[in-house]
Amino acid sequence: MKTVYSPRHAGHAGNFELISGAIVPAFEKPSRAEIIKARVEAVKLGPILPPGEHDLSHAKRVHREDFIDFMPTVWPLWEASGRDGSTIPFTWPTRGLRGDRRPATIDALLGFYSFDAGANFVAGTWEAIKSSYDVALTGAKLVQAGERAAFALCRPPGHHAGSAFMGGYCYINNAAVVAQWFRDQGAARISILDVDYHHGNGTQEIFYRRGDVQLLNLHADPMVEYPYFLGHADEIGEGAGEGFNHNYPMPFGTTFDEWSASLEDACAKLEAYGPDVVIVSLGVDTFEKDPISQFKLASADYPKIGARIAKLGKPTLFVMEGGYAVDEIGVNAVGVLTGFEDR
Ligand code: Q9C
Ligand code: ZN
Repeated sequence: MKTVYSPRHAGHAGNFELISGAIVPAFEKPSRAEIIKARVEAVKLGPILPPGEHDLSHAKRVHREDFIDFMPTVWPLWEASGRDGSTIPFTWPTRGLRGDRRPATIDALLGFYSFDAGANFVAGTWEAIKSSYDVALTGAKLVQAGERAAFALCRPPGHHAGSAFMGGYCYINNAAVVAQWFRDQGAARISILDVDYHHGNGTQEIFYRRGDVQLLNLHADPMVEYPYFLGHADEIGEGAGEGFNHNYPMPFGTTFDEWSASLEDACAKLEAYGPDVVIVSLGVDTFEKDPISQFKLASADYPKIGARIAKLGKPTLFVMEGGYAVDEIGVNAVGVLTGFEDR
């Protein structure tokens, strides 16, 4: 399997996040991608290719144009306002406030285009976001050209980013971008299988009213886990999208036995839908030692996930999402891919 990777992710570094009442270094850090890349090399998964350059038109197929145009301006606006370090929003247009009026100052704009304080910018963040987008699209082109599967080693991740909001370490929704890209290339139906520990709220928001992109989302119960305000089982899609969104919320402590029962059900729904392409939002924060998560999957379970996905028999693009147990992230993420390859 070919991997697409860019060193330009590394500019997104040294930022902080709010968690459990403290401001701490962000768990989503550059070593994640480096350790995954090292594991790809160690197991000789296949060649590692640099991404091609893509303009932002593909992002604007799933994100609002003003949101995409805002992102490259964030750091220049932040610097122009006399600040350094890292951006962080602190006011959001929640219920009772106006979310339809684009404000005119950087602090307000950060809140306007975010749903939490978890997607911050440092000087190199835009370049990293753009490289992650290019990595995803280059991976999609490999699959479109006939590869059975490809691995887009995206960083930063994307599945929490919606049509006009960032959050949860996510800026551009890479999986959504490539799903739309495959549609624009002529694919009739796409399935996105999101195995990240957290609900892919952004992907769900983007496709909720569409029947041409099926979503299967396995995650921790939003009653008790981030992103809290989406991801329940009764969210089945709306309008033309009704019946094409499937959520599998699971309790803290979920083991592979329990988790794989949800995967089995999701795969049955995927097979019934019959997509042309499968996109896997590949998070490995389901791991038992993940520092911010509460599932109990073991390293030996990840190849089994890959093997089950391979059994679907569809052209498959793996898009990297979360996973914060950095020491084991390479073994776990690449374990899915070697499992897919049956070795
Ligand atoms: N106690 C991804 O995995 N912080 N994003 C949650 C939970 C945000 C995760 C705090 C986690 C975002 C792509
Ligand atoms: Zn996650």
